[in-house]
Amino acid sequence: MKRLKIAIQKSGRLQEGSLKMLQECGIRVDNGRDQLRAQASNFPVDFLYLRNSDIPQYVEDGVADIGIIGENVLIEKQKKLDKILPLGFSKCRLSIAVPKNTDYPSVQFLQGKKIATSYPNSLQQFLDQEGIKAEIHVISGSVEIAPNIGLADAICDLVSSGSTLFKNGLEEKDLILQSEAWMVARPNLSPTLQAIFDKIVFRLKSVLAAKNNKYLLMNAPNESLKRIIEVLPGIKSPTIMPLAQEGWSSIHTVINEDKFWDIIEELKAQGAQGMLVIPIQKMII
Ligand code: PRT
Repeated sequence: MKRLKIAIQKSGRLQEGSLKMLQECGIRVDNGRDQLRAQASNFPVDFLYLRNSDIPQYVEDGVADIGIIGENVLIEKQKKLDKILPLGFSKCRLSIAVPKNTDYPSVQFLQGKKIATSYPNSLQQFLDQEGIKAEIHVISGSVEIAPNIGLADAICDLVSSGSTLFKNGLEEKDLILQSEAWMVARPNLSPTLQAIFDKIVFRLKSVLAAKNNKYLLMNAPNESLKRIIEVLPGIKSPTIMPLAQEGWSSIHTVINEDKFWDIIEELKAQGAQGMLVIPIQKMII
């Protein structure tokens, strides 16, 4: 039987999130991380453990059929892959940073300057858009030390918490792009492989929807029901059941993480009581 080959990072920031997400989709990996290849025991999928930076090439060449990679790498490598789904982890941004207290009135500061980066294509594209001519120094690691050793006036690097910049006396100035982990695929999978992939995408969507939503139960006096229903988004409309106590109802619904606190405050103001918020494991829409 044909098996879908999925490339995931061998070790690094993306690996744990990638494996966890696939496990949440019910795909079991029996043998391990220190191998180059492993088989799922309960699903027609083989795992290829590769470097994140190599995954776009392997997927484009058909060595792997699909992959989980950082969007920044996908943009940098400029490969012809289908972007299927953002996965919500390994979030970061590619930014320009300069030594603290540098007089940097605008991006025009970079005109004629030296910039160190591991992302020359993304940086060049940004400079072209801004009409800036600068010298790009490509270095593969520890970009943040470049200004301190006199190698560059600025850097272009990934930032997540900002502590690396802070520790190296640098300040973030311009945002080039934002990134997170993405599921990618090579175009034109065979019908058999596409059918396997469709199942994975369906499961991933259910897992992601569950992460972004919470199940909410509350009690409310019947006279507040109309106003409370107006506040609630829900999948269709909330479930409302009478309580044993006369004049009161129990309301069940699903609310989105992004609007969570605003909605809770509004519901309290409308007379809702005894609210219970429960995580959702999977959400099939
Ligand atoms: O070796 P391989 O090719 O497999 O991996 P990689 O060199 O791409 O390295 P890895 O594992 O470090 O990063 C994998 C992916 O994680 C990146 O391509 C990004 O998509 C994503 N990611 C998310 C990050 C960060 N956050 C991140 N903070 N990648 C790198 N960093 C580095 C950054 O380069 C800088 O040195 O962390 C430092 C900054 O972090 P803060 O928190 O101090 O701001």
